[in-house]
Amino acid sequence: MIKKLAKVVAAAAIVGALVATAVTPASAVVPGIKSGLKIAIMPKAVNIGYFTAWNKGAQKACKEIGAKCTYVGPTEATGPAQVQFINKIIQQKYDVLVISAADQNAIVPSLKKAKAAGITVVTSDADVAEASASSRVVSILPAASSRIGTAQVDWIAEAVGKKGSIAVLSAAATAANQNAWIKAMGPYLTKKYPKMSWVGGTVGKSTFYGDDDATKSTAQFAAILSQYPDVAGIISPTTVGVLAAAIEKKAKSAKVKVTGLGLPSQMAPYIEDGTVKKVGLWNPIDLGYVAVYAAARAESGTFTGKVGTSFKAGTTTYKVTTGGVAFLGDPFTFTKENIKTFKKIY
Ligand code: RAM
Repeated sequence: MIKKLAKVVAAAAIVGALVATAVTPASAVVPGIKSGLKIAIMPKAVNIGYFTAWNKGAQKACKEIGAKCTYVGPTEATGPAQVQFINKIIQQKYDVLVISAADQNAIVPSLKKAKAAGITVVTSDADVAEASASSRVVSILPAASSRIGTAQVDWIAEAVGKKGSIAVLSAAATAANQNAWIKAMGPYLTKKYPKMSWVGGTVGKSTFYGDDDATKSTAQFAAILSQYPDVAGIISPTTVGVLAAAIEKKAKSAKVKVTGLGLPSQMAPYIEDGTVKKVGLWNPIDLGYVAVYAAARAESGTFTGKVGTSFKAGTTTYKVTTGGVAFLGDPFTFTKENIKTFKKIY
C-alpha cells in the first residue's frame, strides 16, 4: 500500500513537472485540478485516531494538487457540533468541504447552505442520508456496506466458534456508515450461522451506542455485560468502540469475544497479547487521499460526480456507482501474523 502510494506520488510529481514546463500555467500542479484551492477537511471529531490517518491522506493529496487544506471540526462526534464548523467554513469562503457526516440528517441543511454559497461538498467515510444525496457531489466510502457488515459477522463467528449470542457496540445512532453496516449484519447472521443469535432478539435491539466516545463506549461495553451476562461476542464497528472494548475486556478479564473495525496502531497491543484475535479496516489514509482528489476535480469542473462517471486519484481510477458513491475496496484483516506491519502504517 505504502509502495503503491509512493509510486502514485512519484508519478504525480513527474506529471506535474512536465506540465509545468509545457503550456499550462506554472500554478497548475495536476492536470484537471485548479491549484491554490482552499479545502476544509472535517472529521466526525478531531480527536479520533482514525481521522488523524484520514487527514494524513487528505493532506498528502492537498500537497500534490497545490491546495491549502485545513483540518477542522468538533471534539464531539455529533451533527450539531459539526454544524457550527460548517457555518464557519461558509463564512470563511472555502472552495471545498470534505466531510465525514457524524449525523446523516442534522448536517444536511448546513451542507445545502454551503452548496448555495458555491462550496463543493464531498462526503467521505460517512455519508448523508440517501434522500439527501443531492447535498453533496459524491461520497467516497471504503466498501459496500454489505461487505463491511457481513465480514464482521464472519469474524465474530470465528471467534465464538459459530455459536452463542452477539451484541453490537456502535458509534452514534445518527451515523449512516455504522447503521448501514449493522443493517447488513442482521439477516446475514441468521442465515449463515443457525446456532448464533442476537442478544436482544434482533440486531437493532442488540445494538448499544458509545457515540465514538471512549468513556461512553466503555460504559456501554459494561452495560452489555451486565444486561446479557451470557453474551458470547461483541462486534464493534467503530475504531473508538472496539478499542474501548478491548481495553475493558482485558481489564475485567471478560470472557466475551471482541471484534470489529480497529485501527491497527491502536489495536496492536491487544492483538499481540491475544485479548482480541482479529479486527479489520480499510486504509483511512487512502480514503482521505481519494476524497480530496474527487472534491478538487469537482470544484475544478472536470468531474461531475454523476453515476457512471469516473475520476482519477493518483494512478487509480474510481467509478461512481448507484447512489453517487465511489468505493475504495475491501477491508484488510489484522491478526498476530500481520499486525506488526500494519501498525506502522495506520
Ligand atoms: C470510527 C468512526 C468512523 C468509522 C471507523 C470505522 O473511527 O466512526 O466513521 O469509519 O470508526
